[in-house]
Amino acid sequence: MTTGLDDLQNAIERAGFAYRGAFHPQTADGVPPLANGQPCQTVILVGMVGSEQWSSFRCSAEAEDGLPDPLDRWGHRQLTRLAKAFNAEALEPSKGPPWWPFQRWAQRAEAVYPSPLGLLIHPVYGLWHSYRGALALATRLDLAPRHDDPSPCISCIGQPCLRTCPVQAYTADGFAADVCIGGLKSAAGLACLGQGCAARCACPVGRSHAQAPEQASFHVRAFLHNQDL
Ligand code: B12
Ligand code: SF4
Ligand code: SF4
Repeated sequence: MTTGLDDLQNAIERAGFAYRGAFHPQTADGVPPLANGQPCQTVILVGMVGSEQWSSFRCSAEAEDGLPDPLDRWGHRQLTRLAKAFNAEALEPSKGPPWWPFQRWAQRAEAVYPSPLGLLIHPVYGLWHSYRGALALATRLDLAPRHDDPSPCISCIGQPCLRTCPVQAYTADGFAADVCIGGLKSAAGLACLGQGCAARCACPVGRSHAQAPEQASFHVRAFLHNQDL
């Protein structure tokens, strides 16, 4: 029996991830060869969209063990298991530096676009999505043709994402992480710590997929914790 994309998609969902698209890599994509030297023929991205996969993580041993980086460790365990089952290699966004260019790969895999915040925006999920890994395969799977909706940022009136940060961490030069961190450590950042990044929450796209406060707060706190190490 040959493994097809449908089998992989089902297994990805059973593992608690969302299927985030696929592509046939070209040299410019910077996808590494497989460990045995063979070129990678198909890259499958997996991740999270909205709040849909959060409960899979919340029910995991990693979420309860009190050790650092629970989401990364849960993602690593699930991705490694998937890779083994499908004779693929696992590539992870948090392994670096150097980092695998996940945002570049994401744009090759499906219709997502750079937003003014640096995060990629999805026409349906807005800013509420992320990546947990890539599966690199030696086989060339058949992929459906893409039907890309345009970037929502093109028609956005007023760009509220750029006007909402309480400490103006988004500048003409991009995201100033040190300014954000300073804000999160002061009274100005209390709402972000409790309910998620105010700039991200201000985007009108994909509001019905916005993370619940517990998930959004987890990400802001994890970001702050990692910057403090
Ligand atoms: C280093 C890093 C950061 C750094 C610097 C970001 C930067 N200026 O590049 C810091 C620590 C500041 C950061 C912050 C955040 N990050 Co970050 N980060 C990364 C990481 C690990 C590597 C990025 C990189 O350098 N790649 C190497 C280059 C060569 O790859 P590339 O794809 O070609 O490069 C793209 C990025 O550099 C991007 N970019 C440029 N400027 C900015 C600015 C910001 C804020 C971001 C997020 C991206 C970004 O544009 C490039 C072209 O597409 C990626 C994971 C990954 N492996 O890609 C996550 C990643 C980009 N981060 C992500 C997220 C969600 C965040 C946070 C929201 C925190 C969080 N975990 O929730 C915050 C944003 C701050 C906030 N207050 O909300 C997501 C983005 C998902 C999406 N929808 O696009 C990623 C993909 C991780 C993931 N698991 O999904 N991040
Ligand atoms: S608020 Fe507007 S410009 Fe900002 S990310 Fe959302 S759609 Fe794009
Ligand atoms: S988390 Fe809060 S302080 Fe940091 S960039 Fe987002 S809105 Fe600004």
